[in-house]
Amino acid sequence: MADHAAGTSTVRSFPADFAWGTATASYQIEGAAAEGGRTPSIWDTFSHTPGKVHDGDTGDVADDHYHLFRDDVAIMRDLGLTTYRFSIAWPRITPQVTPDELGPVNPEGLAFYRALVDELVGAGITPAITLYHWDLPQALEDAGGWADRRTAERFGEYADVVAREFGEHVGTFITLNEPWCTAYLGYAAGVHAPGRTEPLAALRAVHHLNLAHGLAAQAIRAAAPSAQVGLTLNLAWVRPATDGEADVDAARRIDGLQNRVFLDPVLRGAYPADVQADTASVTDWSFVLDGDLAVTHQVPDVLGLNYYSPTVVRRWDGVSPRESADGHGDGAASPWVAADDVEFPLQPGPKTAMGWPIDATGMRELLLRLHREFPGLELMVTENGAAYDDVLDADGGVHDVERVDYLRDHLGAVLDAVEAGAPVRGYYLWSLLDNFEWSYGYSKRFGIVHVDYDTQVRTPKDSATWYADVVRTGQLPA
Ligand code: GCO
Repeated sequence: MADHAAGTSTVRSFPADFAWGTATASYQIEGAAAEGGRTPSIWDTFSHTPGKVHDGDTGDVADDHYHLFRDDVAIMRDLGLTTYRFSIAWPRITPQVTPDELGPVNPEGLAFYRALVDELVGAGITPAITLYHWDLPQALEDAGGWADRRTAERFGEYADVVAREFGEHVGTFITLNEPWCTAYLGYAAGVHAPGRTEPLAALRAVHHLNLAHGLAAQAIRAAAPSAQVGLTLNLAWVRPATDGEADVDAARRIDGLQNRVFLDPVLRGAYPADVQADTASVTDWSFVLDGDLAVTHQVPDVLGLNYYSPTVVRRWDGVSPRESADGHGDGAASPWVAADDVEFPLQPGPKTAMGWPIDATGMRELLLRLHREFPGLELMVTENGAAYDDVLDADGGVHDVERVDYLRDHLGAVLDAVEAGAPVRGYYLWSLLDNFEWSYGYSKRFGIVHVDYDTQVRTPKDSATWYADVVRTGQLPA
C-alpha cells in the first residue's frame, strides 16, 4: 500500500511477467451480423425483439470491428498490451449447426478470426480466445438451447474445430464466459437472450454449461496440447447484511447458486449438496447422468475471475418492498432460482453508471478465497472495469477520472492478493472499446477507448493513457 505516513507515496510493482490485456466479446463489438456466412444467434433474435434492449439497440453494426479490427489491434499495440481476450462467434464457425449435427465449417468465419489472430501475433499480442460469450446459434435454441443436453455435445465439437485451427498461436482457450449469466439471466430472469423465465430450464442450463466446459476442455487438450484451458466465472463476493442466522443462510444460498454450483463440479467433480437441497422444489437434478461429473471435472489450467462489484444479501420478509441492488429485481422474474425469500439491499456509497456499488475489497477477497480453497490453481482477472457517462470534451478528449480511480483501486486489490501469495497471472480490463452492453444497448460505456457510433471514430480516453503507463512500467501509481 502507498506509504503516506512519511509524506511519500511508494509505487507498487506487479510481477515482471504479469500479463496485461483488455477484453471484448464478439456480439458486443463485431457487427457484420449477416456477413461472412454468419447466421443468427440468440442475441440477434433477442435484440431484434421489441422491448428487450434499451432503445431498440442491436449488435447489427456495434463497433464494426469485423471491418475495423486492424485499426483496433493498432490501438492495442500503441497501449503496449501483451495479450487480448476476445470471443469467437459460434454462428460464424458452423452456421448450419443443428442439435444433432455440427454441420460444415464456414471458411469465411475461420478466415476472419485467422486474420485477427495473425494481426495480433504480428503486433506482439498473445490472443486469448473465449469460445462462448453468449451468442448461441439460434437453431440450437430452437431445439431447447442450453436446457437441452445436445447443445453441450455440439459445443465440444465446435471447440475441437477452433482448437485445431488456432491452437498454435493462442495462449489460452477460455471455454465459457460467465455461465451464471447464460443460465440465470437467459433462462430464469429472462433479461438476457433467449429471454426465458423457466427455473427448471435454468438449472438444466447450469449443468449443460458445466458439461460443455468439460467436453470443450477435453477437445482443446487433445487438439491443442500447447495451449492453456481457461474458464471465466463472474464469482460474487457475497456478504450477509447482518450476522443474523437468516441473513447468513441467505448468503450461503446465493454463494451456492452463483459460485459453488460452477466451481464444485469443475474443480471438485461434484455438485454442492446444499444447492441441490435448496433447489429440490424445482428439480431432483436427474438430468445429471452417470458419468457426467467425470466430464465436468476438467480443472482449467487457469481460472478466470470477472469482478465488478460486491454483493450483500439478506432474508426478505416477504412483505416490505423487495430490494434488488443486484439490478435484477425489476424484471418479471428473478435469476435466483428457489431463492424468492432473499433480497439484495441497496448499498450506500459510490456507484458506477450501472448503479453497481464500488468496493475493490471483493476483488482481493475472491482471489484469496480461490487461492485458499484451490491451492495451486492459476488465476487470471479476465474482466474488471467500469461504466461511466463519458463525453467527448471540447478539447477532444475524454477525461474519465472516475474510471481511473476505479481501475487504480481494483488493480491495487489484485496486487494485494498477489503480494499475499495468490498466483494471479494477469489482468484483462473490460473493455477496450465502448460497446453493446447487452440489454442496456449502447447506453453504457465501459471502454477505455470512446466510440462514436455514428462515425465509428475511436478516441482513447485518459484511462487508456493511464493504463498504458501501468502496462509499460508494471507499476501502480499511488
Ligand atoms: C459480463 C460480460 C461482459 C459485460 C461486462 C459489463 O461480465 O457481463 O462478460 O460482456 O459487458 O461485464 O457488464
